[in-house]
Amino acid sequence: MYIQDTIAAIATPPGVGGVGIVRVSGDKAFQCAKLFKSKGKNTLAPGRMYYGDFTDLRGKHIDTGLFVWFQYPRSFTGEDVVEFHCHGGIVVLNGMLRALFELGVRLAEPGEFSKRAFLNGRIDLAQAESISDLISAGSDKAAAIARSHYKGRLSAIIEEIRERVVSVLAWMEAEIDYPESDLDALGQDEASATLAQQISALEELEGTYREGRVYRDGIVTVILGSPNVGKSSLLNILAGEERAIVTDIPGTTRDVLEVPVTIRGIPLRLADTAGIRESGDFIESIGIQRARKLAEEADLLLLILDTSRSLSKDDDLLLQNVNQDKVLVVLNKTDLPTVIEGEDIRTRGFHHVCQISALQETGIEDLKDEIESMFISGSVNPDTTFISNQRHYQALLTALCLLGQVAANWDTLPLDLLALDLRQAWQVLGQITGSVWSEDLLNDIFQRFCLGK
Ligand SMILES: Nc1nc2c(ncn2[C@@H]2O[C@H](COP(=O)(O)OP(=O)(O)OP(=O)(O)O)[C@@H](O)[C@H]2O)c(=O)[nH]1
Ligand SMILES: [Mg+2]
Repeated sequence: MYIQDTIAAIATPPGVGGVGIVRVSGDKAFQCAKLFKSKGKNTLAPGRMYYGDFTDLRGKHIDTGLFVWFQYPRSFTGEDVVEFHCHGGIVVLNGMLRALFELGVRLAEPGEFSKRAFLNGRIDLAQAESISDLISAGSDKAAAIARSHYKGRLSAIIEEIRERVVSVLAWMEAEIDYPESDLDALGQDEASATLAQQISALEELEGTYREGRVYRDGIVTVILGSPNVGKSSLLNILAGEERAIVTDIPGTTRDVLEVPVTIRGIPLRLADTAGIRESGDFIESIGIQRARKLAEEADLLLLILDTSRSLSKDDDLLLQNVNQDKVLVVLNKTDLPTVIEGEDIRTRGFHHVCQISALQETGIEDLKDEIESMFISGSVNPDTTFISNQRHYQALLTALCLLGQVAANWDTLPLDLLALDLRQAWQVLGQITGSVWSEDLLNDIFQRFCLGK
């Protein structure tokens, strides 16, 4: 176990709540029990909750609540951990923290509990990151991916690939060390086949990233269109409430209005924008600039057209200037006699087109299906292990590139050069699970965690 300072932090969200928890970890944690006076038994056993009073060192009452002690090494961090379950008010919780500081405990850094859990071998790096992902999951699917990583599925796959890479490396090193011996043909074939298998296993994982990222980080979506086509009406339907003002006056929406919604398990950051047109007053034109800028950064554009009237000059300009790959054209107002056909839009090069009436709320399920199909391929096996973390993805790409070079130069380069790339790939993959780590890597990862985790 790493002997370090004893740390404390408020583990519950900032603000008020029924319960607020102060968590302490480190070799002095159990000494902090002196701030607790049980109303029942005086002896404290690990893993049990006790009801009593919390006081500071001088005996000044702070709160009444529950106390629990997790004894080293059977705790989240692998150190002695105690928790004070207080009432969830910031004055009470800060009072508890101050009393702990008087005992020589210091405030934890963000993610420091998880970092200690990693350093003490309680969880690996991918698991630690999955806890953070689970906390911030914006959809059921994102939570399911995080849980599967927490169970160690991704780590198991990566460690298995690393073991196989090592077996190829072992073969190479034997060949390098005993060059005079005849090349073992079977060993060579096996080694090359093993390498190829690892490359395809990594490619399979790499292929899950796009969807994994969609579930984890969501889709930045912008509703775009000329004035009065029904952008705000659609936002309200997808949000399930009247968030945006809808009127028959063109130019009603001027600022950007962002609403988080979940569609088919995918979190969307949905933004309604000012109708784009050439004219318009000063304030409206600022709104239009913002809409254009957002559209550039978005993953998905819902480009709305009013199908009850022919395309205006503004519609035409929009259709010409958007990135077609990320556009879903929504033909709205199908409850009225229509003059634009889906086919007219498809012939202009748009692959994704749907028809709705925001007024009558028809066609909305098709629109949701279309959004899902743009980002998720229907063939995903429910047991697929997804890569959803950019750090893991970068490591995978680097490893794939190195292993690819080894495979491509298998017959031409000297073995000791190939072994170098192989070893590096093995190390890079180890950074995903934390088998290989550096202080910088840990700091980079854990400082993004929330305080108290
Ligand atoms: N008949 C019909 N009217 C609709 C439909 N969708 C929206 N409208 C009407 O069209 C008008 C404009 O709707 P909004 O949702 O405010 O349109 P917008 O694109 O946000 O307009 P701006 O913010 O001004 O750019 C309102 O009077 C809506 O009631 C529809 O499907 N059918
Ligand atoms: Mg609007």
